[in-house]
Amino acid sequence: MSILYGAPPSPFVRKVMLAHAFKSLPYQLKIVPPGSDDEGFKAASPLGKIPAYQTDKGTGFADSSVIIAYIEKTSTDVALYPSDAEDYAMALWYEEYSDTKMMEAFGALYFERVVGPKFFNHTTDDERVELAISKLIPTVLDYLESQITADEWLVADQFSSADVAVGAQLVGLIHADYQIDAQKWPKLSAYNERFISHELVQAQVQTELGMLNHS
Ligand SMILES: N[C@@H](CCC(=O)N[C@@H](CS)C(=O)NCC(=O)O)C(=O)O
Repeated sequence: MSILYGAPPSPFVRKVMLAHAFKSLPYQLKIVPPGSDDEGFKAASPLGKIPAYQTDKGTGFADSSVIIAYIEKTSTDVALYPSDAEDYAMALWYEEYSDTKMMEAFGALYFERVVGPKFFNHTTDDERVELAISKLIPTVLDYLESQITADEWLVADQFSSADVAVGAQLVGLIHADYQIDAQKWPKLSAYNERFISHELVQAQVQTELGMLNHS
């Protein structure tokens, strides 16, 4: 069976776990932090970042986008990439936006409120929280609000890797105790509700809450 290395509170690990869940693909989760000395992890992730992956044939590599691209090739029953070229490009773009800009903005709040205090004995920096809430996060929410045109999903109204990536970041807001204001961002707020209430996402959230509460 394939091995996924990482820890679910990481949005990149969450993204990969959700992609497996939506595709109904089994895997073994091996919990490791970034920079772990685990030999299998080090071989798969020379940069020391999570997530990393070892396929059931023994090939090892890292990066959430690479892992999802790999599983898309091995399991085609539930396609996560749109077949149309324009839609495919947009799905890749939203994934890139999620991994960079959303990570920067949401990660700032998530670090200050959750990861820092829980894992690094770090006192919350209120100025950084204020910056995230007043500037970084609204910039992202404004952009996403402007992009949501369909009733359901981000690209061509078909569930795709874009939703997995953007949704994985939105889940982090639950842990960081941040509510999207439905008055300011009505389309995104409805999208968020749609994603979060999916039973597979709920299962992921419960797993993470269990892990965060026992760490
Ligand atoms: N582009 C990578 C980013 C992975 C990443 O930055 N993971 C963080 C944890 S959320 C990490 O391992 N950071 C440790 C480091 O940068 O050394 C992906 O999509 O998997």
